Amino acid sequence: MYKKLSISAVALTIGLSGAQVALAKTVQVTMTAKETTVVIDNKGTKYKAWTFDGAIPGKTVRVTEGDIIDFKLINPKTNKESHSMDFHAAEVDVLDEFAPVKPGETKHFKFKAKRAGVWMYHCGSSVMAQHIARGMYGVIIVDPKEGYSKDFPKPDREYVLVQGQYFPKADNYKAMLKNEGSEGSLINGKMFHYDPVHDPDASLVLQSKPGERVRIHFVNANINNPVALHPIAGIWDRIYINGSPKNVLYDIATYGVAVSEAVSADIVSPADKSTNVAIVDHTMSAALRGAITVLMNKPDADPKAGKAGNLIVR
Ligand SMILES: [Cu+2]
Repeated sequence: MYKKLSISAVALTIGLSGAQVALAKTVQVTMTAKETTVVIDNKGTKYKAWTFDGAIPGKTVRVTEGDIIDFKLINPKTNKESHSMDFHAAEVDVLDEFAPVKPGETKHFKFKAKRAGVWMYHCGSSVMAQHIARGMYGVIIVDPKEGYSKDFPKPDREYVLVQGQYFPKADNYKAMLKNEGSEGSLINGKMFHYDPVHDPDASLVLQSKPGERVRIHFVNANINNPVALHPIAGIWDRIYINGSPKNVLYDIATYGVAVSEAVSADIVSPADKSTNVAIVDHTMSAALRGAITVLMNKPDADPKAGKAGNLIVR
């Protein structure tokens, strides 16, 4: 009897670890630097942006700890500027992998995602302030190889929110360096992107069902200003600093997010009724000029929103 139990226990252990530990793989990621025109608010204002693949933010890269990212940056010869890629998840050589790529050239490099977490990526070409302010940023998520656990529960929904500063005079990088001329806050590339309360032209919101755990992967892509990340009418159940399961804080009203910092912020709405939460940069100059995002918690929430890779609502 004793022997039989032991064998079962061993089998169970092997089975569990086999299911949870992912095998490392190589992930191909290609991006094209696009100097293009984007829409910067809900009423259709155009902006001469510099982007990865034509959108602000660029696509979300998602890999598992231990994976190799095989990255290619294409800078078409029709562009005027050099561009580059700086993945905060990479430990490489700033003068090699992150070096500027001239128009007409392509840069290829690999790195291993050794540390789990959520990380900003951005163009680092000179003048970096301008390349970031014009929109060359995004998020790379490195999921822990152990997967989810009691201390790092699987969220019911996940969203990516990237905040940036809007400088209408995009050519004036000297003003950017003095933090002058910023006329708004961009959330995923638009002012009041998900806030129909403050902007009648807004049509999108974040959604979940009452009682669900929603994980916001937030990146501060401002060039100068920290962010005071706060859910109005809610409390962050957990904050994972840098998105890492190892760095957890509980029961937080406002979390200060440094420039270039990434954080995963969990919120669990009351299960017994529909509610709305406004996720804001509590810094008023940012909130009231665009950095407000409405999260609606309602029984008929879109079953696809915030699920299966739909992390950026566009
Ligand atoms: Cu650039």
